[in-house]
Amino acid sequence: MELLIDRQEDHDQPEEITSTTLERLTVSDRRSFLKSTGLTALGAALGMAVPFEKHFPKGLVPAAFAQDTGADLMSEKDGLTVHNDRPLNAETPAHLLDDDITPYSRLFVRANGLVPQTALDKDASGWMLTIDGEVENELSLTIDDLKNDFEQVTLALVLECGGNGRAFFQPGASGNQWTVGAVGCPQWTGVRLRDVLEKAGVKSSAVYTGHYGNDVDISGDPDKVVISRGVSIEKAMEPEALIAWAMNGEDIPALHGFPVRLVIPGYPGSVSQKYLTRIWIRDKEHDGPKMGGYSYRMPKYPVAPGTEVPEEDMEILTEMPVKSIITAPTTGAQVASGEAVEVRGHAWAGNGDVKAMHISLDFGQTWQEATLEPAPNKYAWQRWRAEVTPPEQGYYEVWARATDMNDVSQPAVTPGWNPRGYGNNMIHRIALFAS
Ligand SMILES: Nc1nc2c(c(=O)[nH]1)N[C@H]1C(S)=C(S)[C@@H](COP(=O)(O)O)O[C@H]1N2
Ligand SMILES: [Mo]
Repeated sequence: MELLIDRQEDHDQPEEITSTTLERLTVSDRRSFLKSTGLTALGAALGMAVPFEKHFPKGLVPAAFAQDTGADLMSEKDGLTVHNDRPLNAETPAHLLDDDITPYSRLFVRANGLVPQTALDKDASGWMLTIDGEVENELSLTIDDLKNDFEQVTLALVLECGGNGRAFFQPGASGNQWTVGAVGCPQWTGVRLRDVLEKAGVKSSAVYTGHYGNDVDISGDPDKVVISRGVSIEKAMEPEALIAWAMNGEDIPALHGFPVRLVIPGYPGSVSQKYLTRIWIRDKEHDGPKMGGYSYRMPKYPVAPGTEVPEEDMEILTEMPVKSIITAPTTGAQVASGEAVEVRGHAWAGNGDVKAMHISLDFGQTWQEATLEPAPNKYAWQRWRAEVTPPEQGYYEVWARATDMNDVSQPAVTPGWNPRGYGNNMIHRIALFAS
């Protein structure tokens, strides 16, 4: 900001162009450029002479302002499958999700827009989180305020994209073709959203939250909100809903929401706003971008695959269904017939703990109970293990099925088809070749 003011002050005496000048260009320069119009805009925004300015096509964003998608940071990831690089979307193969606590290198990335410059720069100076709307006292909190004024908590919480499993719906739905790996369970440190809302004093008129971050839309339009979702006040008040500043004991990485994000477990990942700058307490269901239409919404009644469902018959997807993955062995593993093989993975449910875990080696004819460890806290995934012994040489599949506390189990085939392909919790299968 300081540098921007400097440049604006002496833009009639352009400074010498050096590579550091270009490095100083920030998102605010980009915003001021995009907001300004007219021929002098380019030079003014750059703070230096542009000798060929008259040939610069109107409406084009200078390459010096090109916003980083965060794609370079993918070198810090380990074996993820990239579905899209603008915005950046990548999932983790199941066998790389074996850790109880998902490390940064193996956590899926779901960006609807571009990674904000503040996150890329790891610049949290001046960061403010505003709580406004239906509250008694509007709050503006710095990260230090969050750290000092509220009790700190650390919890392992599953983050799963609402569209995880979309690739298996028939007919297919548009959007990232996630298979099973748009999910992870890192450990988050922060404060309870509830404690912050209680400090602000939620009015009786409050019914919903509305979340905002500072990421930039893919179009480059600085005024366009990328995504702004929310949850009911009841959900926001759950003790596991966090405003977090650390993941696995370190600053939240740029790809995952630096410096502060929400983690509201149990619901689709989209409610867990990254780069969190504002929570607007609403007196009605929030209506920000990606709350309405077909976004994160399901038909209110079962529909045949491919049905055109009227918009008014869609409702918000809240609790994610019970689910599990097989993290070992890797699909396609070679094993020895007559010998026991350990099979293991994780299970989780949007409504809390998982009750039971079963596996099958005969395409679902018989099921064997797996051991299931308790969750370290609500909304963490649970480790399960079992042993299978392929009786003779040949091709086998391990099928894994979790059951939640309401006795609801994962289906063997895709569940409730829906226009955007959300909530697919069909059982996970791996191939085994026994020799
Ligand atoms: N600001 C912001 N928050 C966001 C998103 C986003 O695009 N921008 N994507 C949401 C979606 S759809 C998901 S699934 C999760 C993904 O979190 P991750 O990228 O840290 O894995 O973040 C959510 N929060
Ligand atoms: Mo998502």
